[in-house]
Order: sequence, then structure tokens, then C-alpha cells
Amino acid sequence: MSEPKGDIGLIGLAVMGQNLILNAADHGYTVVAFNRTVSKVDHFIENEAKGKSIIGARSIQELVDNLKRPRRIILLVKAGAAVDAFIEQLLPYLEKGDIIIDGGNSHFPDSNRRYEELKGKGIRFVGSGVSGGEEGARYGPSLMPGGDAEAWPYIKEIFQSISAKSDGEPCCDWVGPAGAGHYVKMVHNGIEYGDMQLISEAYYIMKTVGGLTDKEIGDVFAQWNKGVLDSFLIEITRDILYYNDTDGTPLVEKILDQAGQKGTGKWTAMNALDLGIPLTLVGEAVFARCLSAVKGERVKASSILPGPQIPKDAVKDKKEFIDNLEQALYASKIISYAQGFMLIREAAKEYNWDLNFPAIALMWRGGCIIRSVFLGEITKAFKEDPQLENLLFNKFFTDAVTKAQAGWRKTVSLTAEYGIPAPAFTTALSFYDGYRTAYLPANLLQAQRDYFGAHTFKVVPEKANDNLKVGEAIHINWTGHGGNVSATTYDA
Ligand code: NBP
Repeated sequence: MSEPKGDIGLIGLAVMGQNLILNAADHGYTVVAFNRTVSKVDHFIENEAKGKSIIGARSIQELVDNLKRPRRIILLVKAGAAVDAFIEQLLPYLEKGDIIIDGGNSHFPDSNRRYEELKGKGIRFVGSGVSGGEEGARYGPSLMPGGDAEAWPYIKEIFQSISAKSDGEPCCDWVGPAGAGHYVKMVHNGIEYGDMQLISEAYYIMKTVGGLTDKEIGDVFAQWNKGVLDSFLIEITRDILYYNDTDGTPLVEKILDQAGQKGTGKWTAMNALDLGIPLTLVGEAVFARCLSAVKGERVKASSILPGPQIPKDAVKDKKEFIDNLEQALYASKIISYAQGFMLIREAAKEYNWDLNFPAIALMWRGGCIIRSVFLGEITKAFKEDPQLENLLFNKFFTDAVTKAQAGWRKTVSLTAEYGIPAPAFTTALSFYDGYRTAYLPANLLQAQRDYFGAHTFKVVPEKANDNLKVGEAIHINWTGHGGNVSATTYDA
């Protein structure tokens, strides 16, 4: 048999797989394509792939036989059982050192497991986040690969050439070991939930309190897209608000207000709870979708539960109202990213991953759904100080939230005054105020825990005395008739 020609193999000819293959072929690579339903291979080869450096494989064996060594095979199939099924099918045909890359939206614990299992068999596993949807896959996605670092030199060139670019730099770099690539993609998706919720709240505030039409709101987003909020999601929101149905009225107003979700936001929020990180904005964004889903109850409640009336002149100065809203959106977004990076930092500690923070921000700078000008500033912040404890401690972001604060507070007050749900704006501000408060009311909380459950507390060092010693777990007999035995301390 002649020398194999395939640079890389790809399994899964749905929207992501087909587009990524065409992208790689455009960059001069020969791609071998396979799919569970083989008729889709034939269709692809005869149509979209015609005349390009793409080889159709009709079996796993044919796929593997057509690949140069070490073989590089990307899976872009439905996350879960399909990934395991293909790994099982591939193993008998692979040799030690070959590389399997899972580019689907896999949950990172699955990628941890696959990395370990394949390492034991001498196969290099890479779990790579791929973001940017159909368009990104075709013309340059954000790629977040992690796993077996030995694989990186063999895939780096292909990955970085097909990925999006930001100021000439590829939006793709090595993230870290095991499931770190899929972990970072998961947090990306969580942040995406937050950004979408914030934008939706801004739209809703303009519509309800501001009394703006969809066209006018579209104009505001168009304006914002020229400033600090310049981003893909603001851009598509502008276009959505300008889009009219055949009767000339905005299509968005005909869409049922029940949000769906596929689970990556929930995974992020659950992981934040597991690691004890206050990822409040993503959490609220997930719950906001859950609240939207109970439409029947909300309709019922709307006629039972009263709230304030919004007067026609609720907004006296429209320009000031919109400027304040822009500041609220910007500051809340900063909080969301600060929280996201707090989570990633904790994950690095918890899972013992050495993560490349400036590279993570750069990977999100282009190609993906959360791409924005703002991520360029985050990349800069982490390049200046890769150990940066919190994004809010970087001067650019400290100044930005300081400047945005007044407008942010006025916007949140307005929503409270007029009964407009704005969970993401509100939680962002509460987090900000909590984070900048040196002494929180958790003293009372600890007293309550000790009162009813003998959970003990520690004393403020400056207020220690002979009964209240620094560093000790103290239990007080608050009522005079309880026991003196304390409960085991633990961190939840
Ligand atoms: P889908 O997620 O719709 O998956 C379709 C592919 O999975 C087809 O090749 C299908 O084969 C295969 N497949 C299924 Br479904 N069940 C299978 C099974 N039990 N065994 C083997 N193969 C099976 O495709 P997609 O939207 O292109 O997404 C691919 C991956 O990329 C997913 O993990 C997705 O979450 C992720 N992702 C998608 C996007 C996006 O915008 N769509 C963005 C970023 C990441 P068949 O043709 O034989 O049915």
C-alpha cells in the first residue's frame, strides 16, 4: 500500500465536523472524513468536499489506514456515549503514540477519565473545547486543547492555523492537563450564559422602564458596539432587534419567552458550588432560564402578585438612562469575568493543573461566542501579571468599575423601584459590594451556627481575650442550659 496521505482524521459529519474539515482543507491539510452513518460521507465527498483535499473513509479501518503516523483523529460527535463508542472502535486499529482528540462539548470529568484510560494504553488523548458554532468552525474557531501534553507538538501547527486570530495571534494554545481544555470551554459557556442574560436584562429595562421601541433598542446596541462593549453578542443582539417578520413587526417580540439550555451553564454553576467559588452571575443566569421556563405559573402570578406601576415619565433623561445602563452592563460583565477567572484559578489548585491564564483569555478573544474587545484587556492584565489574584485588582479594571459604579447603582435601583427583574445586574452589584467589604455579617451567621449546632467560631484577632483565644474553635453556651460539647468543624 502507498504511503498514507491524511494529515488528520475527523469523525462526525454534522455541522461542526463538516465545517472544521473544510477549514483544515483550506489551510492545506489533507483530511480523512468518517461518520457513523456512512451515506453522509458519500454525500459530503460528492458535494461540499468536492475538489478539496478531503478523503472519504467508509470504515474505521479505512480512516486509520489513510492517516500519517502518529495518527491524529478528531471526534466531533454528540457528547457522551458516542465519544466512548468511537474510542472503543478506534483502539484496535491504533498504535502507541497515536492521538485521539475529542472536540465535542464533553463534560470535563469524562475527559479526565478518558485521558487516564487512554494514557494506560499508550494513546495520547486531547479534550479540546471548540467554540464559534458553524461560522467559527468554518472560518476560525476558538480552540481550547488540553490533555496529554505529548500530543501538543503534533497538533499545534494544525490547530493554530485553523483557529481564529486576534491581532495576528492564534486563539488557540495549550490549556493544561487531563480535562483542562474541556473545563475551560465549560467556563466559557457559563460566562456566555451570563453575558446573554445581562444583554437580555438591558433590552428588557430599555423596553419597560425606558419605553423604547425594538428599533431604538437596536440603535442603542449598535452604538454600544462601537465602545467598550464591542462584542459578538452585542452585535447579533443589534441585528436581532432590527429583524422584522413578514408583517414588518419585530420578530423577537413573537418569540415565546421560555429559555432552553443544554447544561453547560449548569455544569459551570455546579462546579462553582463544588469548589466554593461565588460564581453568582452564572448561577443567576442559569436560574433566570429556569424561571423563564415556568411560563404557566408566571402568567398566573402576573394577575395575583402586585408590583409597582411604571409611570410614563419613569425616565426623565433618556441619554443619562442609557449611559447608566451601559455602565451597568459593562461593570456587571467585568464582575462575571472576574468570577469566571476566580473559578478557573481555584480549579487549577483543586485539580493540580498548571494553567496558562493569559492564553485562556486570548483563546476567548476571537472565534468564540463571547469574543469581545474587552477580552483583549483581560489578556493584557494576565500578561502583565500571570499570578493576578483577581481581575478587579488590575488597574484597568479597578478604574473601569470605579467609573461605572454610579450608573450601575442607579440602574439597579431603578429596576428595584419599578419591579423589573434584573437578577444578573443585581447579583453583580451585590458581589461587588460583598467583595469590597472587609467585615461582613458572617459574624452573626457564625454565632447562629454555634448557638443551634455548636459549630464553633473563631475570634477577631484584635478582640481576643483569655476566654476567646486567637485561632481556636470556640463554642459558647449561649443559653446557659446547653452542653459544652462542640460539633466537628468542616468547610462546606
Ligand atoms: P451533533 O451534536 O448533532 O452530533 C452529530 C454527530 O454525532 C453525527 O456525526 C452523528 O452521527 C453522531 N452521533 C450521534 Br448524534 N449519536 C451517536 C452515537 N451514539 N454513536 C456515534 N455517533 C453518534 O453535531 P454538532 O452540532 O456538529 O456538534 C458536534 C459536537 O460539537 C457536539 O459535542 C457539540 O456539543 C459540539 N459543539 C457544537 C457546537 C454547535 O454550534 N453546533 C458548537 C460547539 C461545540 P450520525 O450522522 O450517524 O447520526
